[in-house]
Amino acid sequence: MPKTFKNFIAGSWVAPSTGTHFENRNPADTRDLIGRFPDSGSADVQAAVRSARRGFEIWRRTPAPARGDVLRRLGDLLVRHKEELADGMTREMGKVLAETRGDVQEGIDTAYYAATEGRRLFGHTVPSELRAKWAMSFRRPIGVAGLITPFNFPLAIPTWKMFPALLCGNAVVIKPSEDVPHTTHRLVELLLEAGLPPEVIQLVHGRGASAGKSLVEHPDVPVISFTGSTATGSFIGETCGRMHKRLSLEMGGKNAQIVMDDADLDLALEGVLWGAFGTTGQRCTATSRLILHRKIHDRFLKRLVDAAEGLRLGDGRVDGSDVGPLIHERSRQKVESYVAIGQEEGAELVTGGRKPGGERLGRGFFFRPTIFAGVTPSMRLAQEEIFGPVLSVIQVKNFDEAVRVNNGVKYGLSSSLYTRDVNLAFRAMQDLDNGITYVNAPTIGAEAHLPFGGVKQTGNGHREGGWEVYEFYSETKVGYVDYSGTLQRAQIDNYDD
Ligand code: UN1
Repeated sequence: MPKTFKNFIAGSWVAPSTGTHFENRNPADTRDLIGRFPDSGSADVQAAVRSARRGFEIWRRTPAPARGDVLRRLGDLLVRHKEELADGMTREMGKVLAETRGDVQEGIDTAYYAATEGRRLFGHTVPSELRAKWAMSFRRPIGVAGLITPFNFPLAIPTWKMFPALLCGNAVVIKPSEDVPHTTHRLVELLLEAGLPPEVIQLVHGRGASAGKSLVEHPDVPVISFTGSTATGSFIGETCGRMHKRLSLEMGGKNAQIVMDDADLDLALEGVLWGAFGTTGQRCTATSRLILHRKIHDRFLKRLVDAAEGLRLGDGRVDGSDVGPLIHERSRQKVESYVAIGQEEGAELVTGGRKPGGERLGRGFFFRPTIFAGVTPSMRLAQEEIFGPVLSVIQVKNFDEAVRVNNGVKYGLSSSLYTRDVNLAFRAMQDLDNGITYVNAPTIGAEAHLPFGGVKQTGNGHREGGWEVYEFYSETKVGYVDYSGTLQRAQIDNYDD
């Protein structure tokens, strides 16, 4: 009998009000059933929010350094459970163990960063324009934060949202992706073990169109943070706009790696393989366009194709696998549809473009690393997010054209430039329209203590990670204290009088 998991609401593990569940299976071998998880409905979300409001009343009064202590203990627990969490994560979402270990490490880094932020959470004290008066700003928690997370970083992305939200004194209702419910289940268990008061955290499993939608529309949830597709983000944005909610969106990407003719080509080759095919291309930061200077185009492409063909597909929990499966059959069909679109548009399929044969790989949603050459910037292949192991190669004649191609898409998450020319490196950081630019490193690899996010349709101006995220999860309040004993009127009575 597979295990049936529950929601965590009002301090207990409870079955969903709907009485229905969905299955969570291993994408590398669909015979492997991890468990059945609640397919929750609106009543579950209502109960979770009611409880979170009670939790908020306790938590907002807990001193921030004490809130930080809970997150420090949680960081210690993540260190202790790193291997188990990584293994469970690979089992439910497919990326190779080295990557899921990195995913846990990102959660650990986020926990320790948040723990110390409890002793900062700075406001400002500034001089008043009037005598005998203090003027200062400080941070207050907001209320119940509704967090909706994707499948590709099953641990790290929930921690990016949860830990700063909690540290700032908010209560949390989280609805993880239905593709990776088990990792968040474990994270909530560990949060409770670390000493988080139960009603401060609520876990509601379910689908975006039901549980997710109820959370976004709930009037007592003033803060929403979502990572996922741009289409869903627009929908959430409309609701939050209408209801005047604070909203952070992290959405699509169409990230490019540019390789100039003076670049270290060995390094650029390693970079693009990792950027394009790591996590089977299922990162918002994945490299999906490769912009090659025409002088190195042919020889670089040849080496790239050879190297991509050498990548070993396989179960991420088996030694020697380089690339795991896609998350589910629908994703694989989407990737296949783009292979067809690319061919119709006249791009040249130089490798991959199909699922692998054989019994072992036939049990999962594998797809061969795929490269298209002769791609022009306006093709759909070069414009739309595919979220799979598909790389489009575009040839350019100089740096300025590379910048134009990089910027000529609706997304703006990350970009990368390989060059030995320091002037070009700095021009790239200035001119590439992205939230993150890497020089001589691939488009992936954000660190937890720096702000993460993109421009244009990748986001809505907020950042996760770093210090900026603490602005998002707290309200800035200003306090003025006048100890002059007289009525002093700002902008009317001033020290010149
Ligand atoms: C994402 O793909 O949604 O920089 C996040 C990176 C990771 C985070 C990616 N640290 O690729």
